Amino acid sequence: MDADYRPFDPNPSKPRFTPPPGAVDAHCHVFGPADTFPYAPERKYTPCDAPKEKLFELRDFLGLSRNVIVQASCHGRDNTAMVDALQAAGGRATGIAVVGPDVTAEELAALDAAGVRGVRFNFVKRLVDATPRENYLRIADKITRLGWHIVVYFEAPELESLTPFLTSLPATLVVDHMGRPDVAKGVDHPDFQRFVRLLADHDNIWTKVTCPERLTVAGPPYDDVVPFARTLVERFPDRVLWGTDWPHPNMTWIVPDDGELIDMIPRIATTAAQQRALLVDNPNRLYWPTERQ
Ligand code: 0GY
Repeated sequence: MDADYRPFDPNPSKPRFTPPPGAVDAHCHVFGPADTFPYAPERKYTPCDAPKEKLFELRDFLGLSRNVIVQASCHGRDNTAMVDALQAAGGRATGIAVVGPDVTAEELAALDAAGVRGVRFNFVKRLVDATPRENYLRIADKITRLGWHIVVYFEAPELESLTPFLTSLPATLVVDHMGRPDVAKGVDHPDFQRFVRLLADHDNIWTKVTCPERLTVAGPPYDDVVPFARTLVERFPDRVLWGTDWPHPNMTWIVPDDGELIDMIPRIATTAAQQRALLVDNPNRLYWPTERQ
């Protein structure tokens, strides 16, 4: 593991908040273990191993029912660790893959059968080399035929230039981590308001109200992030998802307590109806679409 990054907390606190039955952690990862699933040679960081067994233990400990396992950049386009976790989860996990423009219909069908429901387009420069837009369009064309969606990861300053491209994509989009606002600027800043407008103007765009530990300036209990997440939950109650982001790659100054992240939920989704939409109805509609809601 990179020396300046912190490993995940092996002993999170027991949350006081009880998630409703069927609650989904819609953003988490598995890493390695490296001796079975080596990290990608082109990776920009090396995480600590975070195997599926630990993820499933955490799911149960926190009172969650299901996981959406997102392929992270340190595994490149090799989705085998993520797929292995889906297969071990007995229907309790779905996945988001990273693929290239030459991915075949057979490869996509195999991922679909394993429980993959979308692809991730990562625009964060510290994590990945730039991908030509043309490649993303080719991928989008292939995956929409499967009814998959696209998870997009970018940081707030990129939104203005990315908007024409994002809004041209022919699929449901899910924006990671509220578009990564600079919380020191406050919710009224034009950058965050641009993000709010993007969702207001495009009802195919969803977002994850995740990663207070990455966005905070103040530190736990993340008071400075609450207004951002709460704004989105109140304004777009049917298009928000929540997740832990376990095992929290690339954290340098905070080792998040996952129990504390659960206890943040009632501060950002303040009614039982909002909590049910955020944790149960929305993620199940997107990730387990063939089940009756
Ligand atoms: C996250 C966080 C990060 C990393 C990745 O793909 C990745 O490597 O997503 C990050 O460093 O912001 O979980 O989205």
